[in-house]
Amino acid sequence: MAQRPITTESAADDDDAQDYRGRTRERAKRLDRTRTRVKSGAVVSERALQGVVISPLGPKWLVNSGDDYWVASVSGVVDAAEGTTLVTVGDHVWIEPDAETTEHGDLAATIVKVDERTTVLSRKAAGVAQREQVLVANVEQLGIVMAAVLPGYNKRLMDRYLIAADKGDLRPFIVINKCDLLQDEDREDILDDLRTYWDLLHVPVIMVSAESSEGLDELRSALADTSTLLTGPSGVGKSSLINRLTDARQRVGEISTKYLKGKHTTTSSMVIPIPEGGMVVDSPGIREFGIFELGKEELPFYFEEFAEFTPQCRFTPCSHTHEPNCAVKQAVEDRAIDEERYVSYLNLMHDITS
Ligand SMILES: Nc1nc2c(ncn2[C@@H]2O[C@H](COP(=O)(O)OP(=O)(O)OP(=O)(O)O)[C@@H](O)[C@H]2O)c(=O)[nH]1
Ligand SMILES: [Mg+2]
Ligand SMILES: [Zn+2]
Repeated sequence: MAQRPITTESAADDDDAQDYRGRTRERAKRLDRTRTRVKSGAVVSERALQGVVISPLGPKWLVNSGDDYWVASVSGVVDAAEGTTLVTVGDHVWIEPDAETTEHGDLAATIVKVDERTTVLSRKAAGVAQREQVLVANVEQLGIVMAAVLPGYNKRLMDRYLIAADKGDLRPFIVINKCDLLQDEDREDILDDLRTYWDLLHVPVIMVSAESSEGLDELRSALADTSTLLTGPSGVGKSSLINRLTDARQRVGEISTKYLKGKHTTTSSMVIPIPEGGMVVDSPGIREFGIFELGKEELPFYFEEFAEFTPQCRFTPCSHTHEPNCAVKQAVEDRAIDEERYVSYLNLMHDITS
């Protein structure tokens, strides 16, 4: 056999010239096409277009690039970070156009690269292993939406979201919706109940109603010219609020309903442009939220209001759970620390240590 080095595609293209190495490499390449492989630092071809992942479409993704929407799949080698969610809503990606359109005639492409994420809202993936699930990438703000009543707000979940926002570099704020169902005095009670958040932790609280339009101007200006994920339990009115503030939903909605059966409740996250500039991400309701990679030593630092008391704890470090002469526990008793925040703390500590 002729001695010639087999190093490039030209060798692989030429069947006769293939030796063992060439053949195995070809097989591996074929495998790459059917099984996705993550590889960082791969070179993106000149044909690749830059886009933003708008929403999942079954196993595929809707990607917006310029004025076009592409139905993109992930296969073969993808240049992305390892050990985390491969592609998620909000990701900045590079796509290569496919030769053919989809079965519905939409533009089709393949995702070849996922840019490094600037922010992430992550949670612990379901299952035994400590695995990160990135829910949404690259948004600046996290709007934690709760209902004033029906179903009523959940402070345990709020506190978990605040920690996840902190870890993922998102700026949080709280939205209390359905205020049309409140009497004036209830409103005062809720603000008072949430005092720790807006007064001590400086997390803005916005009281709104998608029904009566109360607070919508304030919410609109909070969302303007930035990117925001609205999250919270099912039925609190995230989609209703977004529908009141945007009108650009149609086109994305039209494409996605072809692939997914339409339902009232939101089944997947979706990036929606705001008419005044910026974008908002609608997301499905979440019941449970486990925080990814939260250690018991770092937990107290996420409860900033504990800090002024911890130096007086008898033990250092103090877990503020069972230790005698714990200044944090004393402060809770003296009502200097919100008791419910302390309950959240115990809850999380239990999750971490059990
Ligand atoms: N009274 C009242 N009802 C509201 C308000 N906002 C939403 N609703 C109702 O609450 C229900 C749930 O609203 P959605 O907007 O679908 O709630 P969601 O948070 O998007 O729920 P998921 O998509 O399941 O996570 C609907 O029946 C809405 O009409 C409000 O401000 N006041
Ligand atoms: Mg919804
Ligand atoms: Zn203590």
